[in-house]
Amino acid sequence: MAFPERPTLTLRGCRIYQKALSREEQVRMLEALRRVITSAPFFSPTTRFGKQMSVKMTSAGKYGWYSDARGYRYEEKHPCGQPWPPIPEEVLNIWHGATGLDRTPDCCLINLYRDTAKMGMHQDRDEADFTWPVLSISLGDAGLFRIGNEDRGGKTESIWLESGDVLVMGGPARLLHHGIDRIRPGSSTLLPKGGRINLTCRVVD
Ligand code: MD3
Ligand code: FE
Repeated sequence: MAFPERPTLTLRGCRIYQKALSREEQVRMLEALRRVITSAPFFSPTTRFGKQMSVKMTSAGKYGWYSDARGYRYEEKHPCGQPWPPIPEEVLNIWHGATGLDRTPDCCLINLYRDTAKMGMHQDRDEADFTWPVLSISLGDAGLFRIGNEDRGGKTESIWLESGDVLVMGGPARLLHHGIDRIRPGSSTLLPKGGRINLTCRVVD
């Protein structure tokens, strides 16, 4: 796939490539993800405060993102005890095309949002080196993405992310607070049971 040279939109340094994936590419990516999810099923992490997250998660790659009473961290194994499956080639192609990097990501976090699932405002700071960008791919129902500032609070901006949209957060955008306020159920026919899947690729080490 030839990745577009310029983003369709830039929001606070976050490069947004709207509809970068065709429907066929989205279907192929979903098929690859099905194989990942078969060997590493979704689970609901709990926060350090013991509250279950509304987003279901799993990962592919060397590391998977994990959270429980001990806090947020990367783990080399799924909670079932098996290593995470490899990151699908379809995802790696987008990573290399969009970031221009030779380095491969260590983690592809797969977030599943159904119905009223949401993700509160947070920073991604469980990685060792924030000079590496983060890449996000949206599939299925639209999600209302909110981006703020490096410090908590202050003015924010929102945009609906739709199926096939790709985001690259690099440079100063890397440490901005961000979250998903809600999804719009029924806005896409990509996922047979509805909902939204977001893939987030990161360099961890
Ligand atoms: C902006 N996921 O898993 S992806 C996450 O749609 C996460 O599931 C959201 O935030 C989701 O941590 C948003 C877009 C995203 C990811 C990382 C960022 C935006 C970002 C890092 C810095 C700034
Ligand atoms: Fe995040």
